Amino acid sequence: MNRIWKGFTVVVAIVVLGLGTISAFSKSQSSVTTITVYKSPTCGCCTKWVNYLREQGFQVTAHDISDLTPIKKKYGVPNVLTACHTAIVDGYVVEGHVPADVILRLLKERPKVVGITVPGMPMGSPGMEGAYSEPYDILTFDQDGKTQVYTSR
Ligand SMILES: [Cu+2]
Repeated sequence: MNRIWKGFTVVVAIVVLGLGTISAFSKSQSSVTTITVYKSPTCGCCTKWVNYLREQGFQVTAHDISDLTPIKKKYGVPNVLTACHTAIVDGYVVEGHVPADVILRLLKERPKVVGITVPGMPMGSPGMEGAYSEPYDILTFDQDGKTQVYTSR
């Protein structure tokens, strides 16, 4: 009897460990964020942003396009909110040098917006590191081009 119980306990332990490993594995698989970036082939700060995202664990597919205007039009980025590169992540548009943690927050909260943007190219934003840093806003924008400050840095 005692031996049977011991055997049973070992089997249960193995099953529990196995399930734990499987769930941990599937969790780590699904937590990889894939993002598609459209940028001009000569844009240095765009490449820096792509590399930054990769360092942050994002799986980045980068497309070099000489004219980004049709992309920004297609995805509904208002002219005044544009920056150097346009990215698509899980149905959202990410325009410009948006920090990785803000992208993850967007995907977690899933607000009813078209996307987020850091208009222009503020110094000190990811990929725009330099001699100085300036404060900047990360804005959400909707279909009508209405913006809201999502967070500031
Ligand atoms: Cu840039």
